[in-house]
Amino acid sequence: LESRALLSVTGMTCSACAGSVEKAVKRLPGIKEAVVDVLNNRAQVMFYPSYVNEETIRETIEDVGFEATLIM
Ligand code: 9UX
Repeated sequence: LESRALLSVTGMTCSACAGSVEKAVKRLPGIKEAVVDVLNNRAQVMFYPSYVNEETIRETIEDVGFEATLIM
């Protein structure tokens, strides 16, 4: 069964930023879907918790160069 993570992502100023965040998250193992909303500074990720967790997702977004906080 999958889990859902909602993160606040700040520092994205264009849709290409959102695209790079989505691409990086989707490269992780155990990701079902990642949707990044640049206008609302949100990332929603569906993932399989046997393979990946919220903190790994958050750190991956930070590695791309944006500040990420887990909302829920
Ligand atoms: Mo374009 Mo978004 O260089 O940071 S990808 S502004």
